[in-house]
Amino acid sequence: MSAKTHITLNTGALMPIVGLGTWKSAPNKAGQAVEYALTEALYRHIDCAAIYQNEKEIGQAFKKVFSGNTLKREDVFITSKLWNSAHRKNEVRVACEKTLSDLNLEYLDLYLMHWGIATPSHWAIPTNGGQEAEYDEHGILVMEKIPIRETWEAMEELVRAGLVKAIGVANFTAPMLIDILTYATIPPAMNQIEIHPYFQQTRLIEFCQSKKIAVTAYSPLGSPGNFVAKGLPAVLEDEVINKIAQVHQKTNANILVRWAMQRGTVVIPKSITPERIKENTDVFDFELSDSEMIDIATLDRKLRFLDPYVWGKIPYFD
Ligand code: NDP
Ligand code: 1BO
Repeated sequence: MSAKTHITLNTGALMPIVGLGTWKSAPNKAGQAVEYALTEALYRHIDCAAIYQNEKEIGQAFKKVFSGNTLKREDVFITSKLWNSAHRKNEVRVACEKTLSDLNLEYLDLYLMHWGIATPSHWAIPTNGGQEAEYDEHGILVMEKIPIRETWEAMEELVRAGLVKAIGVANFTAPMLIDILTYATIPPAMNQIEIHPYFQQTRLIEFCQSKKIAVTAYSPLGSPGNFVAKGLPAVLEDEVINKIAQVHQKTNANILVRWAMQRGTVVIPKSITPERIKENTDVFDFELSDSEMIDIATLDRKLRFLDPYVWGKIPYFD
């Protein structure tokens, strides 16, 4: 089998290649999902974020699991993310400490800058189309004038202070990475970006990996619960994926997760459903052939489900 169970970050740390996503996991379900994933489904990697508004509930699950006899804190790789409204130098540590307190943790394995966009402190979450946010007279999301450098340097301080083991970014394009690499004293360990067969980002993955920046594939199942995905082609139901799944006697979701792994990316499918949580890690006992990988490569249709233009009229990726 060519896919590994872990990747090695540029810090030397090992990161489990499959993790559990938690975006849109309702607070009253998120904790149970994480507990189930860690105790029943053998996950050793959980992907969180302050903006998902469920870190307190996930923190209860961590407390329960880590106070038992089976798993210790150091057995699990935990990521969280700095939200756009805490990019100022003096806000970064406060935000990280709040996440640590909510998650009941002493440290994070990885802390990501969620987007390269800074917004006013009072701005809330765009989970339902962005209605809570503030827009200018052109309908564009109101932003703060904070250079990414200021935020990154404050994140580097978190590593020095021992609050986080590694830092990285999410949703960064190649020019943003090229820029950050000119001044970073701690280069990003990770770029977490949208990747699935309908949006493959092959060139960005190649670029990141050439710079020793690992890549995590988010929305690997095509984010079916995301309001933006409604009415668009569903990668989980794709005919080619379906045929390959039948050949291997696996589910379509298994094929999508395995495909991400075989491309050398970390992959973080989200689910709050116990059977699916388990199903999404049933990916270590088969291998996609070269010709199957080529068939999946032809499915790319540049279909992005997460786009700040949709919720903020910001042509971030154009
Ligand atoms: P995914 O592509 O992981 O899809 C999640 C959806 O698929 C949920 O509705 C889930 O339903 C359903 N699902 C899960 N497993 C299966 C299965 N085996 N069969 C059928 N349906 C299934 O979408 P996300 O957008 O949530 O991405 C995954 C994670 O990536 C996020 O949760 C988050 O942690 C991260 N992320 C990061 C972003 C960033 O900006 N850095 C942006 C977007 C995501 P149910 O839960 O009801 O089972
Ligand atoms: C804007 C949504 C972020 C999900 O990670």
